[in-house]
Amino acid sequence: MDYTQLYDAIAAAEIITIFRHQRPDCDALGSQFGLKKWIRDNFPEKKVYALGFEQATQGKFPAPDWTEDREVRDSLAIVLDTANLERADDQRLQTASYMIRIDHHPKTQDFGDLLLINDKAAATCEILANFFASTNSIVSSETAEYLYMGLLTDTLCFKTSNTTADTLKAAAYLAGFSIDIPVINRLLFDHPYSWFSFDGCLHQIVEVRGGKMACAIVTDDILKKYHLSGGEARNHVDLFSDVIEFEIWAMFTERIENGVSCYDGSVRSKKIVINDIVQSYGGGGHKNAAGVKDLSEAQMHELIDRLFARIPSE
Ligand SMILES: [Mn+2]
Repeated sequence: MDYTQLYDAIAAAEIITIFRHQRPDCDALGSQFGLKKWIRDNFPEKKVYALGFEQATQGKFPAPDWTEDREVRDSLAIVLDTANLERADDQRLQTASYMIRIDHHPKTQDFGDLLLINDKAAATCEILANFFASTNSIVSSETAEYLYMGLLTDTLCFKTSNTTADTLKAAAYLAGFSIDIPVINRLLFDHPYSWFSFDGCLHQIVEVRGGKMACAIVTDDILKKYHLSGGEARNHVDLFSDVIEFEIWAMFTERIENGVSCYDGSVRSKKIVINDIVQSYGGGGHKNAAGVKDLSEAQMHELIDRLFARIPSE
């Protein structure tokens, strides 16, 4: 599909429903609310709904809309940033009369009637920015802000390998709509004092092996002291990510069930493949980022030893 086809499909629809994936990140939400605002600004007579149930974990986004099944069935559905149909955060997507899919993930599953997929794009928001730029339309600063948030987070502030000249051009285009760049940065990446304070604790308890691997084991006592769930604590794993010497870093959090300790872990690496090792303990993930649950203390220590053994010695 080209941009003209996309524009014509939107222009022809009376009801438009916009979907995104579960556990929505800022690219999913930014593209969803950016597209909704753009449709509102340019086609005020249309009904447009941003659908989904789950909350954002980063940034600030409006609450999702709601509409009846009948309207979803009669609508043009646009699904954003979602590579698998079953991951859509409202399965009524499948009932819509027509489905457009806009995404930057590699196409592994076949669904949708019209597809705009560019796996070279750093974010779905980059694709939408290019689409808006190709039209002669109103782009509000609110729309531009939403899209900029998706670009910034999917590239971790333009630091990841998916950041291209096109990404930066899209960012420059969006920055042209008088968005407040430092405010958006702070909104997305600043942390409360409690975050800073727990980081201080991690600096105390981290164990560094051979100078190349960092591992923090957070006990139930520490979690209680900082009022954190295991998942919240493990969100800090990237505290160790920007140390030159560290090739692998990991964090484990203790859970006590019926008096017995078990551990959940998050493992990260710069280049060394770690997910195969984590998988052999029932975990999963990507080459350089994986997670595992329900390890005994002995299994956790064995996993740590195996991860460390993977680091080449000079
Ligand atoms: Mn994305």
